Amino acid sequence: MAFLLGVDARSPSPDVEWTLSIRFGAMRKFDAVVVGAGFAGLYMVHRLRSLGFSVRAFEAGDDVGGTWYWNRYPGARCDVESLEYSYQFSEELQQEWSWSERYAGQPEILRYANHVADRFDLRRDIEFSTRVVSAHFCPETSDWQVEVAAAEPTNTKLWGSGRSNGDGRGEDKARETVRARFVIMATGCLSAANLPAFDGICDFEGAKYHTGAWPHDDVDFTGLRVGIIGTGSSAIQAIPLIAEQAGHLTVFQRTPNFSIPARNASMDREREAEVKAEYSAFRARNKSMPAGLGADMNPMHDAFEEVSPEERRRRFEQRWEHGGFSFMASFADLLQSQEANDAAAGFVREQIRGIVQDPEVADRLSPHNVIGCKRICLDSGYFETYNRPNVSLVDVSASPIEKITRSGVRVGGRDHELDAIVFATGFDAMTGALTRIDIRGRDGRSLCAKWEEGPRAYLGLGIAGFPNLFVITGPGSPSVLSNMLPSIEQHVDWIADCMAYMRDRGHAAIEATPEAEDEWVAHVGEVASHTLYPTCNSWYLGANVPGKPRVFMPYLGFPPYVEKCNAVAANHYEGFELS
Ligand code: N01
Repeated sequence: MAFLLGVDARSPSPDVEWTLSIRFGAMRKFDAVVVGAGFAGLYMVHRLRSLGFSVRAFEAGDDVGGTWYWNRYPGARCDVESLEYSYQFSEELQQEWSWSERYAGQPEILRYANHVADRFDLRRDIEFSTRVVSAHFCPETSDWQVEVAAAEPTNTKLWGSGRSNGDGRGEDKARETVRARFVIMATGCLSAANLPAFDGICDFEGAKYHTGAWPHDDVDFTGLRVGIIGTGSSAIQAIPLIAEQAGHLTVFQRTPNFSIPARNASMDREREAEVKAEYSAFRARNKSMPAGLGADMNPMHDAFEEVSPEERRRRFEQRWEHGGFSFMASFADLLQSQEANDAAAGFVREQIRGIVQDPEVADRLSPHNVIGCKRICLDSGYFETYNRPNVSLVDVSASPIEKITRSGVRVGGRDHELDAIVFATGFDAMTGALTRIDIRGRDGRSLCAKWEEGPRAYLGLGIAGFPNLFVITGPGSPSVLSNMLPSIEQHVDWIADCMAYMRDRGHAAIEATPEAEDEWVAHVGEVASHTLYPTCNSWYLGANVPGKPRVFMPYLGFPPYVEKCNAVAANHYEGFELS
């Protein structure tokens, strides 16, 4: 094998290489290690390989797909329209792939990820069922030692005796250390499952599921008494389908959520043809939008107060009927003006009252926070589901879940007997997938220690003290408040260009300066402070995980962000130190 001769680390057969390197104790070396084989990892492998870098991706799952590999719960579906939620780096790819629905379901998105992996022959540089455990930077050699371990391929250890940290990645079996000049974290923003430490969770004798680590085999709830904890996007998608199967479904809701009908439908082939006829122009229009999407959603540029009461009403009604995120584009200032926001929120509450027959249930389902400050949900028949006789809603806001018992969930002294519990309790968003790996920078300091008071990163891409480490869609970048696919591609392209620049000029290391990082972190907070986003307990702020520092993590504004990244690169990576 090439690596045993001390030359090129690339090999068409990772399995053989893995076995040999363990057997003979050789340390494999790569230009770059990529952590994760979701959409970010796949494109990163492709770009780096095209540039002639040796690259190896490690993926805990047993196949590609990232978030779409893990989130297989009933109803899992993307809420960005299919024509937008796809790669644009290859004209052939975007022309040949055809989506079947307005919003693609998880199985179809996973098929797409597999298609991309096959089409660009990416699997030969990816090792599956392998989790990165640690990454330590060596200042003497300006490279990283990355420890990887064979991982359970599915969520079998999530509830068992293994590493029950909620990530579903299971127990380690074998370990190996590899070296790489660069480490690129393609770990995703919503991939570290959040499993609250409910008292008695291990005692429950029925089946337990987390939406973010769903089994690969079909789960059959027919006739069962099912409980679901949480009412975020995942639960709102799963509840209508589980209710159709279950004997009885009990929803444990701590905070009601705003949800807009998705109005999903079969793909409009005429529209698809129109888009495909000018795909690059369509992509460019979307990239000019604040969240990098929705140019064709008829976004309004006027402020709420500039519009008559009749017109306000007409817009809300028309967008509610159309479905999707366009509701949030009814006015330019929906997330700046409290008055505009109150009106939109009031309209949605009115719709809930119109759909849900029991006024008391409708009232409990009606959110009173700012609409959009928690991630807005899209649904297919969510509120209607509460009209079913086999669905009940338990409010756990004032009286939290006391414990999970052997046979159900106890709230306010009352036991809800259940055969299965679905934890739709979300993720340790944006930072969890990074801090669950033992990452240590230049002076041996851990990323956990550095981020004790909240994540700090320059452009969400580089971290002071952690040379040659890049994060794709990291905290401080538009990421979750943008269309993820174009944001991923923008980061991957930026990182690949940066590595090529360094190679051309003989640089061994790049590191964000503390000054540039401080300035950027302050800027991210400053931009958010002019909006209504920081007003409620969202995962954007880390507020869903007990003890997590409250810091607004995503950057608001895709176009100015891209402009800034381009300017940094054009100015010889201003704000980074190259050596
Ligand atoms: O997670 P969430 P999610 N006791 O954090 C509740 C993306 N996504 O998986 O609001 C009781 O939104 C918690 O209550 P509260 C999307 O970006 C996209 O649903 O903290 N309840 C909340 O109701 C989304 O925003 C898609 O009071 C507890 C729920 O659990 C993100 O992923 C589909 C609790 C968690 O909701 C996360 O969505 C799905 C406790 N101790 C997801 N702890 C699409 O593209 C937590 N909760 C469509």
